[in-house]
Amino acid sequence: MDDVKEKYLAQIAAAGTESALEEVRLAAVGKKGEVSLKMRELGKMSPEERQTAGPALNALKDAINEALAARKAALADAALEARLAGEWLDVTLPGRSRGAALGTIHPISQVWEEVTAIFADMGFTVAEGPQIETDWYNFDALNIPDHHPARGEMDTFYMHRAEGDDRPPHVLRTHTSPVQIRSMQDKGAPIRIICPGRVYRADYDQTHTPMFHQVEGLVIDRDTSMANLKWVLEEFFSAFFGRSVKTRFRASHFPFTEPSAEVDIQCSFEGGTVKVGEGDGWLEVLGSGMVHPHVLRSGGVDPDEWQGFAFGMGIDRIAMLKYGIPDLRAFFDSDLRWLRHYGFSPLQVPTLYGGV
Ligand code: 2U9
Repeated sequence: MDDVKEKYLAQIAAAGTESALEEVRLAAVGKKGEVSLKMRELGKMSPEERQTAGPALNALKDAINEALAARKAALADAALEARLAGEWLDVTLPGRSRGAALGTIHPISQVWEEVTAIFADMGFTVAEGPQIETDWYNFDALNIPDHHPARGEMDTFYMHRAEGDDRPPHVLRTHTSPVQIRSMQDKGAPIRIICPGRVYRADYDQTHTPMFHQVEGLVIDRDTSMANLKWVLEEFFSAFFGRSVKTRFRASHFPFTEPSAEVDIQCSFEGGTVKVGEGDGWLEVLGSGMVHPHVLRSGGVDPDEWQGFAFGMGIDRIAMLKYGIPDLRAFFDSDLRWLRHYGFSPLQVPTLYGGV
């Protein structure tokens, strides 16, 4: 028995892997292992023989099992040591540069976020709505009469119904104003929202694209006035252009506001470039006015109790002004060189504290 013990302890010590160790285990104490077979022979022995052979065999089995467990633990420790030595990571290495593989934020997206950040800071929330509208939301609700030129096939994209379907056609919204009507219907007064979004007009030349971007604003309360409008706009333009910007209000006419005003911002035109917030020139950038009572009523708001102002401007146009982009149509060409030149870092989200 001592020989058997020596033999297996030597094999256990020599086993270099878990599978080699398992083979030794099976040969010694597995179901058909040498020690197990010997234990089965106990039954054939006389009681005297059994009395000495039994404890001796049990002791042999225990010694082998103990050696197996110790070797197994030692092998596991060695394997862990090897992994730790092989799989190390230098967390102090500088990050890998993505270089040109990183895309850029389109100037329109950037300006959209800038405008939103500025108005959000003044307590406005953002409202959005469908780009395909009924002609009621796009025209009637806004006090735009049937005969108005904006309704003509020349300006508006109509989505004609099937032959025999007499319901009025849908339109691609020509302004974001339907969103304000829907917001008034949903939330009522008081309200303070901006509506940035895509709008569509059948127009294409150097200064017009058939799809462009607008941001409109609406404030309704019990005694909101044109004075509040002027402050909000001057505050907005100064934050947007990063310097104090004077505004000039000129009387105008829109069906949805009364009175109405077109708003110019102060600028200089020297050396063929436009600079906002200096000089004694003026540039028209915005339309505005006090919301027409008919329009309030379309939104379910009682004009005897509530009043307010609205305004609208082109995002594409103010983006061109701020970032010196000369050609409107380049916005939609998807030219990679242009996008890399005029685009913004995706890691620099516009914030007021960072300075838009
Ligand atoms: C509601 C009531 C009133 C929004 C307004 C304008 C004047 C305006 C143009 C500016 C440049 C469109 O992008 S542009 O071509 N917009 O002149 N927009 S007042 O008035 C509203 C809107 C919604 C319920």
